[in-house]
Amino acid sequence: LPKACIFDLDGVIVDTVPAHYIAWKSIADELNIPFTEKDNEQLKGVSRVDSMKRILAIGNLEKSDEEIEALTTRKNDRYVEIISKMTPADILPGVREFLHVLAEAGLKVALGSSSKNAPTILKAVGLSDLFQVKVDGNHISHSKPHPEVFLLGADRLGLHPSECVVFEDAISGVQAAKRGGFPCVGVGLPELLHEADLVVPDLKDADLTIFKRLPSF
Ligand code: B16
Ligand code: MG
Repeated sequence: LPKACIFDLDGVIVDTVPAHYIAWKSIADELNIPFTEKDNEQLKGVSRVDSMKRILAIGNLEKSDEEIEALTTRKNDRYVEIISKMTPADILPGVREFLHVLAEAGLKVALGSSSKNAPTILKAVGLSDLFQVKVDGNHISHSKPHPEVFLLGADRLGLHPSECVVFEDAISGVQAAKRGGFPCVGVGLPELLHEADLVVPDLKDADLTIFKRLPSF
């Protein structure tokens, strides 16, 4: 067994992907930039400012740092409005049960999210206490696919990356895990997450047997 698991938040623990999409879409519409759910897929795991820059690039638009700041603030206000209504019912299927299975087996559990809203979300859904280590967008300077968020997590756990399994739904997140030397379980579509060591559709019914399907355990 691994010694710890590091979980991404958006798309693994809670389904905030549609909320991010709605908020970004409203900003893109104002700028007359065509922005699809497929484009949104590429923004998963990417920081707020980098996401804004990628959307501007789709529309071939250039904006000053001040304008980018104002746009991302507006996006976040809309996003926060949506997530402020979150409750424990928004936890993705099987996640709470899996976290308890891990704790009972003596594995440590950490958060590795790009989101600066992670503390608010974890509190809203009542999962804050289940994570021994929490690393989020407020603690890092390089967004996924840079491995910083997971490396900092392993460091705070006092473990080597090879001892921690990362759970990720984003292409950028799987790349971050692999670049950092972590075994990685992709949560979602195998055609998108083929760089992961194993891909599962969701964490419904997930238990300790999942680790047997990883080459390193
Ligand atoms: P915020 P994760 C990521 O969270 C999201 O996938 C990504 O869409 C978002 O832009 C990023 O957090 C920053 O979020 O604007 O709340 O700081 O998947 O790494 O948990
Ligand atoms: Mg994610």
